This record gives sequence, C-alpha cells and structure tokens, in this order.
Amino acid sequence: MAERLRLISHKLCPYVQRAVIALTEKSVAFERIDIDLANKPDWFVAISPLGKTPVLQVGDHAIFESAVILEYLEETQPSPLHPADPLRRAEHRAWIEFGSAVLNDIAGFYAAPDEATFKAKTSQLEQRLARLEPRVAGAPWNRRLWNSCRQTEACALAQVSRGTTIGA
Ligand SMILES: N[C@@H](CCC(=O)N[C@@H](CS)C(=O)NCC(=O)O)C(=O)O
Repeated sequence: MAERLRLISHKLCPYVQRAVIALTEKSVAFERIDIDLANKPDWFVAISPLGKTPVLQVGDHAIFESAVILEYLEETQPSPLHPADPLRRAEHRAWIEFGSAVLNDIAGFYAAPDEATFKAKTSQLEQRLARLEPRVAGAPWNRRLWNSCRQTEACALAQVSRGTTIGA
C-alpha cells in the first residue's frame, strides 16, 4: 500500500506551493498541516533539520527542501512533469534551480532592512524576471499565470513603496 503523504507547510510559504502544485498536477492525495513558523512546534523542529517548511512526511521519513521533495514526487508518482529527453530534463532542473534563486531574492526583497537594500533587491529581482520572461512567454499555460505574477510583484512593489512593508 502507498505510504500516506503529509506536507508540513506554512500558509504563505512559496516553497510549499511548489510541492502543492506538483502534488495537485499529479492528482496525489496528501494531508496538509500548516504550522506557525514564528512559534515552531517541537515535533517540527525534530523532523526539520533546517527548521524550514516544506517538509514531506512519507511514513516515518521526513524529506526536507522543496526541490528535493519535487524530485521525490517525480520519481514515485504518476504523470511525469519532467520531459523524457535528458537534455530537456536537465534544462528543467536548471530552471528549477533558477526558481529557487528567485524565491530567495523575493525573501530578501520582503525582508530588506533599509531603502538601499530594497533598491538593490528590486533591481536584482527585475533582472532575474527579465531573464525568465522569454522562457515562459511561449508556453500555452503560463501567459495568464505570468501576468498574475507580474501583478503580484507590482502589488508588492506598491505596498513597499507606500511603506507598509519596510519598517512595518
Ligand atoms: N531552501 C528551502 C527554503 C524554505 C524556506 O525558506 N522556508 C521558509 C518559509 S517560506 C521557512 O521555513 N522559514 C523559517 C525559518 O527560516 O526559520 C526550500 O526550498 O525548501
């Protein structure tokens, strides 16, 4: 019998969303448990070496790091998300790594302690998104998604420029 999957999550964590998207695309049943990262439960600290979400519990095993969780799901669940061709698969993996860098940039952007850092992070993020845009422009599913991401980014920028994030 297949092991039950539990995704230890935080409601706002974008790394969790990666795992949720993969599980949803593969139509895999899972239980989601949202925790408070500002007050991490002891059981979570015990299973999460880096103290970060997501963690995927598979029976008695705990898999941490979102990209590793994605690889595990790809190897064990139906409906492959990677292409079969090794070269294209390598490209996918490389862009997943790029996605990790973008998520880290976004975290630095939200957490910028001062205006100079905020400007530097904004510029870095814009450069990353400019690099990404041609890769996603032609794909059938993602024009709407991309537009919504740009809107989210614009909202975040507007929010921060109003001073509701920095120093809040
Ligand atoms: N490299 C990790 C990053 C995960 C991460 O940064 N998660 C954040 C929430 S979005 C977290 O748990 N932060 C809590 C902390 O660092 O104490 C991954 O890809 O899973």
